[in-house]
Order: sequence, then structure tokens, then C-alpha cells
Amino acid sequence: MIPRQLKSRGVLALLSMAALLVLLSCNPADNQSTFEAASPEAQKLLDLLAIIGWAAVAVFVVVEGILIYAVIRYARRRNDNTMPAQTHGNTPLEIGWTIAPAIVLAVIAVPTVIYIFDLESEPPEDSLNVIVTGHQWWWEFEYPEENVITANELRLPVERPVRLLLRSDDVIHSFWIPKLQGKVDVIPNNENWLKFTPMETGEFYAQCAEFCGVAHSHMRFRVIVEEPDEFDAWVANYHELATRPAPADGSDEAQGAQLFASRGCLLCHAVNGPASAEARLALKEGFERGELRFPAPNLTNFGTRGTLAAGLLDNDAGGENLRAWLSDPDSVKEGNRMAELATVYIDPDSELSALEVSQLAAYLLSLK
Ligand code: HEC
Ligand SMILES: [Cu+2]
Repeated sequence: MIPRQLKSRGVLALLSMAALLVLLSCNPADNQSTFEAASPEAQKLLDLLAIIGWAAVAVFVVVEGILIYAVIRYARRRNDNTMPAQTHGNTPLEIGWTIAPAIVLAVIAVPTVIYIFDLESEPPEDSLNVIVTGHQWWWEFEYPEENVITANELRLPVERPVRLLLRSDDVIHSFWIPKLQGKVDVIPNNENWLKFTPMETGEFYAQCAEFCGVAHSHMRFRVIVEEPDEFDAWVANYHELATRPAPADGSDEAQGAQLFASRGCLLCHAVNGPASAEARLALKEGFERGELRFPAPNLTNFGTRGTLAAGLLDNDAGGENLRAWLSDPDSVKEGNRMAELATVYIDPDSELSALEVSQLAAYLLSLK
């Protein structure tokens, strides 16, 4: 038998370990912690959490206090066999326990409803518009006014309000940038929207927050908040790349550019900027007829991206991760649609050689 003292020490150790674990998970500096807000909208959610949290603490303390008091004060004493006084109805008590929850409810409901209206109100006219499309298992970002389509990295100028229109191409996803805004479902055949104003420059981690299939946990993305002139330069660079002719000098990049067309990559990926509305419609119809391409990340400025395969890997300058991805996407990100669908379009017997892979990687990394 374990001695009592040891037993209670064990329980104490276990409890403190659990408490430590809980506290560790609250580190505001963590990439996906909501305890640090980088936008007024996220700050409002954090404030609301504090109000509700403290209200819950107050309720807990009062209820447990009364409970413990009653247990100690009114416990049956040894050898006391008298029947305690029986109470039927107590008007002040009943009024009390009706009013108290109403007050608690008001403390929680009033700020909640105010915040809901606030967050639902139309964003300012000069907001940056971005159309977000969730795909199994990556994110597409279209800037309709800037005429830019990119993937997996959402670039935003600091201190400018953004309005995101959220769509899904397939199943239900959930769009979540923990430090910038609450999550919103991304639903097929339906449009949701979300607004916020990023107030700090830097890189923010984000993630699909609704189970959407095998690679759901790898459906991440990054939000890069930068100075307005850096953002403008990024847009300008995109347009320069969209019109830059493919290299034609026999270098690795030039070979890669040719392979990009001849090995079927272009069936799914665009590298020439956003296609016109007509071209996109034709592609969509072509795909629906089973003839043409599957939606895939736009690679026009792929060389500017810091990550690869929806935030899963670093897009390192040496191209090591990119070569691993091109050689065998499934070993990098199990279940991804590039691996699955490539077998439909690309002759499965003609795998890319190591040379072809490195030429393709050289080409893609030059797109910056
Ligand atoms: C059948 C359609 C299809 C074909 C063909 C295809 N891809 Fe992809 N590709 C995808 C999809 C879908 C993704 C997104 C995968 C994910 O992250 O889940 C992708 C992702 C990528 C990425 C990573 C993009 C990013 O931002 O993370 C690169 C690079 C890439 N493909 C290059 C190529 C190259 C090079 C070829 C030709 C050898 C090719 N792909 C052929 C569908 C395709
Ligand atoms: Cu998901």
C-alpha cells in the first residue's frame, strides 16, 4: 500500500504539472496564441474573453464559497440525531437566485452583443479587398483591384483596413489568423466576410480551423504585414513577373521553364499572372467537362514566398525542400491533390528525373 503522505504528494506533483502545462499553452508570444492581439478586432475579442473569464471566476468563487461554507457549517455532528429544520419556500432566497444569474447574463451579454454589432459593421470604403478561396488543402488570395492572384501567403499593408471575402472551392474550411481576428467558416456556395486592421508589421501564422480532409492539419498559411511601400513594391514585382518572358538562354532556369510546359505543370498552375475572367471561365468549364486543369496555387511570384505547400515547409533559397516536393509531393504532404491529380494528367510512368526536378526548382525560385 502507498503511504498516505506519498499519495498526496503524488497528487500534488501531478496537479502542479497539469497547471504548468496549462500555463505553458498560454504563452502570448507563441505564433498561434490568441493572448496577444495585433489588430483592434483581435484586441476586442481578447477584452471580451477577459470580461467573460473574470465573470466566470466571480461566479466560481461565490458558488464554491457558499458550497464549502454550507458543507462545513451544516454538516451533521457526531451523535446528533435530530432532524434539521425543513424549509419550504424562501422568498428572498428565490428572488436572489433569479436576479443574480440575470446580472451575470447581462454582464456577459451586453458587451458580447456590442462587439458582435461592431465586428459585423461594414468596413471603411478604402479597405483593401481580398477574395480568399479555400481549397483542399491550400489557400488562394486574389486582390481584385490590384489584379493579383497568389497563394498561401497573404500580404497586407500595415494600418490599412482589409475586407476579406471568404469562399470555398470544395468543402467547409475555416479561416483563422489567431493574432489578427476570430475564425470564420469558409463554406462552398456561400460567401462570408471578415474585416480587420493589422497594426503591427511582421509574419503571422494562420491555419484552417475546420477539419476538411486528410491534409487538414497541413492547410496553413502566413500573413505578412509590411509597410505600404513594401506592399506596393510586391504588387509591382508581381506585374513585372506576370509579363516577364520566360528565360531562353539554355540555363537551368530556361530548361525548367520549358519543362514547366512540357511536363504538364501548366495544366494546373498559372505562372503568367491572373487569367482573364473569360479564360478562367473557360478553364472552369473545361475542368467540369473533364478536359482541363484543376485549380492549383498560382506560381507567378513563387520565388517571393517564404513557405511551400501551404505553410508546411520553408521555401529555402537552396531549393532543397522544393526539390523534395517536386520529386514526391506525397512524401512531403500526405494526401495533397497535386500528387493525386498529377497521375491523372501526367503519364505516371514518366517520373521527373533528378535533373528535371532541379531545373524546375531553379526556374520556380527565379520567379521573384
Ligand atoms: C493536377 C494538377 C497539378 C499538376 C499537374 C501539378 N501541380 Fe503543383 N500543385 C497542385 C496542387 C493542388 C498544389 C497544392 C498542394 C497543397 O499544398 O496541398 C500544388 C502545389 C505546388 C507547389 C507549391 C506551391 C505553394 O505555394 O505552396 C509547387 C511549387 C508546384 N505545385 C509545382 C508544380 C510543378 C513544377 C509541376 C509540374 C511538374 C506541378 N506542380 C504539377 C496541382 C498540380
Ligand atoms: Cu481544414
